[in-house]
Parts: sequence; C-alpha cells; structure tokens
Amino acid sequence: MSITDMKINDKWPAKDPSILQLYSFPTPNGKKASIMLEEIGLPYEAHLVPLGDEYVRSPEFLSLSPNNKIPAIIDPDGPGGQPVALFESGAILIYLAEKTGKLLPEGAGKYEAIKWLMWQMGGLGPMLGQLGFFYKFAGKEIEDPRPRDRFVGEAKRLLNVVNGALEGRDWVAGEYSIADIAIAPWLQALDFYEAKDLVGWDGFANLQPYVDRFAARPAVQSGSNIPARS
Ligand SMILES: N[C@@H](CCC(=O)N[C@@H](CS)C(=O)NCC(=O)O)C(=O)O
Repeated sequence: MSITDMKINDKWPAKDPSILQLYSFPTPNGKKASIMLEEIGLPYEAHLVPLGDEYVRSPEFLSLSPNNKIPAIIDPDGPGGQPVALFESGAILIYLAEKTGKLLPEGAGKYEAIKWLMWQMGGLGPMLGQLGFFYKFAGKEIEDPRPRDRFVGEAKRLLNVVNGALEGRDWVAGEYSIADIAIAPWLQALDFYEAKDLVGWDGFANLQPYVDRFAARPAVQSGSNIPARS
C-alpha cells in the first residue's frame, strides 16, 4: 500500500508521498517528533492536526492514530522498503534514531537513553500534563485540592529525579540523545503552565541550564514550531 491509498491522505493529502509524512501539532509531545526530524535531517512533510475532535477523532486521523493523539508519522521507506505507520512519540523517536543511526548511542548507552525515554513517557509527561490540567486549565475550577496537590507532589518528585541525573553531565544519558528530545520539551512546558514557582523550579539547580542548552540547538529552534499553528 502507498501513502496515497491510505485514508489519512483524504484529509491531509501528501504533496510528495515519496518522503516521510508527519501529522502533528507543536505541543511537548508533538515537538518531540519535529525536533527529531530537524536533528536528523531526513526530508519530510508536516501536516497540522489541530487538537479539536473534528481533527483528532476524524476517521481519517483515527485510521493512523487510533488513540486519537498526535504525533504520528508514515514513512514510505520503512523496513524492507515498505511503508511504516507509527503513533506514540517514544516509538517514533526510537524508530527514527534506529533508521538513521543518530541520537541513540550503541551498546550500554543505548539502554541508558531508552531508560530515560521510558521514564519520560510513563512519568514526567503524564504527570506534568495532569498538573497543567489541574493548575491552569479546566481542572483548576475543582475545589477539592487533592488532585492538584497529588500532581504538584509528583512533579516535584520527578524534577528532583532528573535534576539528580543531570549532576555533572550535560545530557541525561551522557551524550545528547532521544531521551533529551523527550524530556526537555516537557520541562519547557512548565513555563506555558505558569507553574515554575509552584513546583519550586529554582531549587533544582541543573534544570534551567539544561533547558537553555537544549533551546540553543538550531534543530530545537526550528523544530519547536513545526507544523506552524495556523
Ligand atoms: N503518549 C502519547 C501522548 C500524546 C498526546 O498526549 N498528545 C496530545 C497532545 S500533547 C493530543 O494529541 N491530544 C488530543 C486529544 O487527546 O484529543 C505520545 O507521547 O505520543
């Protein structure tokens, strides 16, 4: 099957179906895929998928991402030259790293990076996402303080973990890797949530220098707004 035969193409047509197609929105999870694509320099086409139900719950998008979440990709040149379709940002990062041999070290370093990637996927991202909901968005109307306190506590605990991992090193797995592309955009999200004071950000000495190092990378700067919000 080619990309043009896929249902997603009916709503988000590929201009050049011979290159990788990205379906995303520039949130912390979406940015992981676009920053990675900018880092590795693979040609790709980006499609904006706004987060409303008419887009993420459309039959066309669900045909590619049944979990109704961005980011997702189709690579027409997957294993064996066959197209590969992926959702879940962590899976996309591993796939692109293995395809290009970039940003995932060999040997023991590989598992160090995957360990921190899994930590972000299962911990930092979901907990900070809930913190944003209960502190800045609709959940802030809830009077019961327990949900917010729960996620503030988890956020502080997780920030302390990554702050410790960064003691004496620039990047969580030693060298710059997909683990940093997964973690740093979530740390940046605390600005958007206006929650830095709430989680005691200034008490974690290694975090702001880490986010600044990340933000200084040209691929992070270009990839952070792809696809551009219309
Ligand atoms: N575990 C998923 C989470 C992706 C995710 O939460 N995406 C959000 C935006 S950051 C989304 O698409 N939300 C749309 C919705 O839930 O309707 C991943 O890392 O790819």
